[in-house]
Amino acid sequence: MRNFKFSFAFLAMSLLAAGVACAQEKPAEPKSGMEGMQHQHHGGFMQEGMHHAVAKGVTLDAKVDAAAHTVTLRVGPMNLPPHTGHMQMPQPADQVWQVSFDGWLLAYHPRLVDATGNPVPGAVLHHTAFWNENRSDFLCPNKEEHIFGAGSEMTDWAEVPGYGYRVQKDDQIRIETMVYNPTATSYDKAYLEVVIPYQGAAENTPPRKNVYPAWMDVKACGNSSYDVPAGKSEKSGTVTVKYDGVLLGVGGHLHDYGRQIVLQDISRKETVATLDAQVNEKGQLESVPVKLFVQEGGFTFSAGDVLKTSATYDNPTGKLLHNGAMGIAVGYFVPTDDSKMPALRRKIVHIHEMAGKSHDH
Ligand SMILES: [Cu+2]
Repeated sequence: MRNFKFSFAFLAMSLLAAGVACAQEKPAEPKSGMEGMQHQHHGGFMQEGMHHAVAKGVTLDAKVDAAAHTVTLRVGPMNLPPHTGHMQMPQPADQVWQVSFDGWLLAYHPRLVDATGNPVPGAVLHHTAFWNENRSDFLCPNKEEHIFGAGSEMTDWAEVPGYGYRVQKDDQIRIETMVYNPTATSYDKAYLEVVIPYQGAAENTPPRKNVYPAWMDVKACGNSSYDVPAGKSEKSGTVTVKYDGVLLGVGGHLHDYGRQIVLQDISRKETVATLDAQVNEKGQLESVPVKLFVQEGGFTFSAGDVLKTSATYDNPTGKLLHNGAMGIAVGYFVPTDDSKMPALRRKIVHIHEMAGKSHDH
């Protein structure tokens, strides 16, 4: 299956900077019991619930640069032989970043590099997804909070001034990574690197307003993948917002042959955004635009509003593409009353350590 493309970016802003020392965290341990075993990727929400061999020796390294206010996460090394699909490629086991500070994550800057730091093309990243295991998603509490995702286009999630994603010390951020190599070049010891600017809670800077990533999926709160028939098709699903608040902006996530994402608040009978995808001459996805409401103070949602997400595809291959589609509107939600949100904290469910088992939380 083709890689999917995230297209989600907010206002571009320069990173925080200043100069002093550099602290290093110890690398996180990979989850036990996973290495060398066939297993099913966690949850299957993003990973189509398929079996993959596990790549050996992949670890997570987390470096905090307190002076620059950045965390740099590195997942690797990964050896990527040429012309290898994601089903054939041994995949990294999930890695867990244990957050070492209280504060806000402000942006996500992903890239791929080799052992010496030279760039590796994003084409070898099928996708990565970050999940906060300590929190439930505010729209779909059956899922962990999905805080970041990227595909081969390596789209940046830029900072939204004044806002951030609140983390607590010892939060466990689970990092799913799936790689492949559609190119003719072999890449040895490749690393996924994600630079995350942050603001410490104890710093003498104005506190950020908390954002909650909102994934409004045509599959509602189930597995995001679905079959796309030949020709034109449309799929839609609904989710109910349980909190008053505003959406700061919305982007979209589609796969190849995706054409449009529409997000509606059907309780208010309003269209939140219509996002027309850019596709190439073969109908393959190039990008999905982002609509921002930050200037207007956000698009208002009320508790109980039903949100409908619709995705249209035009599949020219003449055949049904099994699990070939996703349709997700992705945005940042800011609740009116943030004091309701700590209720979404939860005990970590370690079901995903049970290798070989399929599950939804
Ligand atoms: Cu996808």
